[in-house]
Amino acid sequence: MNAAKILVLNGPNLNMLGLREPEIYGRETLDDLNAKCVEKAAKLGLEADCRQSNIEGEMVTWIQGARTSHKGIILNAGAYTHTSVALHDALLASELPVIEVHLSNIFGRESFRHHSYISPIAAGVICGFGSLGYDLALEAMAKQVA
Ligand code: CA2
Repeated sequence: MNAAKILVLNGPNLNMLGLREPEIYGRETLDDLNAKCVEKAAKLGLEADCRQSNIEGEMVTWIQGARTSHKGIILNAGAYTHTSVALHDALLASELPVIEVHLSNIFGRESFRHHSYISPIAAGVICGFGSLGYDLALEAMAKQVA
């Protein structure tokens, strides 16, 4: 049987991981993070399809496409978390389980980061644990899609 495919989607500026602001986002690059996700997913019998975009519309298109090809979505929408009704609507329409991840503890930061358009439609939210959050999200997703 084919492993269930999980879209691991990172939003704007997360391609800068490891290159700037290591005190907030850590020293790992996005390539490091993606490699860890692929490895962790394989251990759980899942396939991680890791993508990143700085373009809101591209993320919407990928989420729409995932409806028929993927079994779940792990999403760090970056700053779009706090602004995007379009991502909220696309996720709702996908009818897939969604787990929201943030590297930093968004509730310990500026108040504009305290509201998320993703959380109301997410199965769960993990924030503040750096890249470990993606590991934890994959473990939770394995249970969601079992
Ligand atoms: O903590 C997170 O994962 C965030 O989603 C990261 C977003 C931020 O807007 C959210 O409030 C919380 C920002 C991503 C920027 O990533 C960078 C990484 C390295 C250097 C510069 C930016």
